[in-house]
Amino acid sequence: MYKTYYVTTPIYYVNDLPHIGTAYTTVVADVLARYHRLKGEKVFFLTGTDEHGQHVARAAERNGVSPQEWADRMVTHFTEVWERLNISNDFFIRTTSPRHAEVARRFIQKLYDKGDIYLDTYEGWYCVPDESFWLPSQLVDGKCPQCGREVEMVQEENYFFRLSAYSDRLLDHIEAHPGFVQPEMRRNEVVSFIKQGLTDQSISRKTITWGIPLPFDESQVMYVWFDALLNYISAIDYGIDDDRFAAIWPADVHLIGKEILRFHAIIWPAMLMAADLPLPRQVFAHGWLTVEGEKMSKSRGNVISPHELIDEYGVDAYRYYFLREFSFGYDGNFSRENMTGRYNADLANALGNMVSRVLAMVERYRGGMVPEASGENDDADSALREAAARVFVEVDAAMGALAFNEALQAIWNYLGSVNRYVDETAAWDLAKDPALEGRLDSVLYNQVEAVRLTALLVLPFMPWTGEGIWSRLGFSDSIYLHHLPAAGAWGLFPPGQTVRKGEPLFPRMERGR
Ligand code: ME8
Repeated sequence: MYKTYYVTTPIYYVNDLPHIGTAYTTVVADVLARYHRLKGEKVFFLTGTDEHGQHVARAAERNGVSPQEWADRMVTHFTEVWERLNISNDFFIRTTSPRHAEVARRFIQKLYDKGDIYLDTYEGWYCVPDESFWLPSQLVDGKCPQCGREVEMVQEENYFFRLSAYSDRLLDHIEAHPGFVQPEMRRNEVVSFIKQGLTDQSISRKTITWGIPLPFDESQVMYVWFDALLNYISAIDYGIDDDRFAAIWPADVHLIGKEILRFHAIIWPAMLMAADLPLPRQVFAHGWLTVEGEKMSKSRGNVISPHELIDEYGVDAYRYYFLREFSFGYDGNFSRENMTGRYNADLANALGNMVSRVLAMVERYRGGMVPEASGENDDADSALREAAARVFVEVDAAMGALAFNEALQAIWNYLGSVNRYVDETAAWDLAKDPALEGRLDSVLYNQVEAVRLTALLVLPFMPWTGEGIWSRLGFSDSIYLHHLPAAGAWGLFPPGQTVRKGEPLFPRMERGR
């Protein structure tokens, strides 16, 4: 049986509204999911919300509602914005769902029965916004080393997970599977952290009530991170439906931000080892986005909502910009000027104009009906075909390496070749000479065929655009019925089909808009 391609995003805390940072990971995951579907693979794409923990409980308290009411209210902000961004997740997990709690309780019971969980006294620091425990030696100027905010003293009897027992197995696994933690610099970080020595982790809280009660001690709730990580297996019915679980697990890739690397590359794999489950194939930690050169934060007041940018630029331009501009894995800076520049150069000009020009010429010279090509190729035709064959290979390699900007560069190089072909073959000159009718037919056909391939290439990144080009090309079926590599072969456009130029895909934008 062919295994389902399984991609996840972190589950987001419901104490804040979604912003361009959370949307970044989600859009990337969506593009990856759509690309694998385009290749005809079965895909399971998971996102959701992390609804327990002290941070959420406090946000609810400040707003005068129960934590559950707060979560119910906040979750709609996530589902709404994901819908607007055309996020095609197959499931949305909420950690307050009964199924999640059931799986989490069964899982922790299993570890307890095995002897991997024991009772001890915890005394140390806790950062509520990050929901992280810290040793006194880890604090920086008495503050959280991760976010720089105040930490609180915690002293209570907790259950601990024997993380230290897994150090060697973790190191062996990372060594044997170089792709497991990526990019490379993150892998090195994880390795040196493990080598410094892992300490057992507190995985329950006694003085908190907002969480999943432990099955073996109902007076304590699960530590929010232990609960949250289990979303990746509760969403696919671990311990409930073994066949379903086996068809989807292990995850092909957990996409995360760099600040939650240790949870995903150390604690989570150790939890899975303790439960005798296979590890995810890859944990990929990306960098952070800054806004006009500054860290995005509430106190700075520079947090950007995806809605704001979608209103200005449109959904597909949004999706394109973040994948094209940032090198996945590294930090990157968002600026409006830069986004407007990319919109005009890449989308309005290179893509939008090319599609309009090609389709307008078919309308002008052949009444919209695409002619048959003569079968003879000159140098320009051959160069175009070669570019078309090359781009699919390049895109596949880049997508396999999660190098989204490289995939888009390859597609835009291809669009450059198509634009060059349009200029060089100059259909407008051929149209002046009746003796060149046959050549004009071939040129028009080739241009349209190049546009068909463009629709498929951009589809995972810009679904509306891919669909929009497809319908302008006169296809009455869904573009989603066509899969790579077969659909990427040259010459599949049916001659005789009628195309229409339609409205511009990306009307030019004035600077400073
Ligand atoms: O950490 N740039 O949730 P969270 C890029 N609930 N990505 C950013 C970003 C930025 N400026 N800000 C946030 C949690 N992100 C836990 C996760 S998973 C089992 C539990 C993205 O709401 C990035 O993916 O704080 C980061 O990892 C995630 O949002 C953190 O979301």
